[in-house]
Amino acid sequence: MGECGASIRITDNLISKKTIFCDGIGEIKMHRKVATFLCALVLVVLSAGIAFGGSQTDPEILDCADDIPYKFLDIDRAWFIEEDMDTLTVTLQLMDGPKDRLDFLSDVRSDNVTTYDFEVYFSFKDANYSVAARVQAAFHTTLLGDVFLLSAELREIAYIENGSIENETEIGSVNWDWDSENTAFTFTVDKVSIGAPEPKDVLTNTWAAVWDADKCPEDDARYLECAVDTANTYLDPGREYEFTGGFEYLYDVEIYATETEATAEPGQTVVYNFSVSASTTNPNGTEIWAVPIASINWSISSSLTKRNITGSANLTETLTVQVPENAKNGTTCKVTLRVLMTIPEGENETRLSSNTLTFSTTVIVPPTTPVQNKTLAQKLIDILTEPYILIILCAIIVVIIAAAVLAKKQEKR
Ligand SMILES: [Ca+2]
Ligand SMILES: [Ca+2]
Repeated sequence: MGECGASIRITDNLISKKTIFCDGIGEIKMHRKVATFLCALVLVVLSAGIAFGGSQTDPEILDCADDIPYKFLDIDRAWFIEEDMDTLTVTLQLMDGPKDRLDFLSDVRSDNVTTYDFEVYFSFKDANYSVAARVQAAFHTTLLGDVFLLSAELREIAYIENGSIENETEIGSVNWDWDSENTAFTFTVDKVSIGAPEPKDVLTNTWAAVWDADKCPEDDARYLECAVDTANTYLDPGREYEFTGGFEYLYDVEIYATETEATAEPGQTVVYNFSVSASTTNPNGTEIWAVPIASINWSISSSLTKRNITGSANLTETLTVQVPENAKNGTTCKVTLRVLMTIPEGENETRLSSNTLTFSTTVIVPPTTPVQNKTLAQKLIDILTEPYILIILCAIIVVIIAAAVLAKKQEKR
């Protein structure tokens, strides 16, 4: 294993059977042509220093020049970056290398079948992976010269206790490229194939190695001492990588509520409180707003209408549920609530959704006292037996009697 500052050990016999320069015309089989790397590189450079992930100048895995005669087998550094929501780009930079693929392959030339694996390792959610570029000098013919095969694989890794590898199993292919300017392999991994990491999820146990796969085939135990070069190890890993979703700044929004269930009578209004924790590192801030959706056609609303936040914000907001007058006993209205946040980056507007809360409101119609059907006479008696009515009636009768008595006296005169 090459180590910075260590003496030459394995590297001598590793290289001794190789010649460096190709005298024949090679044939290359590759997964895809050189395409987007320069573009990717520009993105890497532009985002250096502001991205949360690694970069060429701030890599997760940093090695140095080891005592390896051939610099194309000597790892310099490796880093992780996302250019979009769906893929992860892994870059493995070597101390030096040829300027194009054909030259690269001529360096690996051999009379015998010889295979090198250039590999970056990482773990996510209890699963261990690697991306591996396999460079294979398949055979030599006088007519064609050396025939080389290049491929790249996504592998699942089983480790043994001391951090060496029990075996590596191919679980898929990855897009890859050779960046001659930076003498680096780039791998583009579909996130779904490594457990679909979301923003804020973390890749751990990052390290890299170059293997002579003839001596240490990937389907057998690979002891670290057998590696041509290593940069960090499983047990002494490089920095972790936190996913950002491919955005320049960090965005986060979560909602909480302590009371999410209530009962109410027809016509009543229920007001729920919920808390919003929202943050962004975008200096221009971002917009958030609540999106409540009712399971049945009731009137609902939230106090959290569209507003701008910068930095971190902790808000207490309300969700209002209006129970209809004609709501039936036992009816339950469920309101699912989430808060959306815009991600003001890129050409298309992207929205980040918070977690979802569900608020349940159940109708309880109170028992009513039976209404008696009184007759008109009974109602009249009820009215007439009211105390103040009786007093008035008595007063009227007194007045009438007095008037009658007075009238009688006048008649006698
Ligand atoms: Ca190195
Ligand atoms: Ca090393």
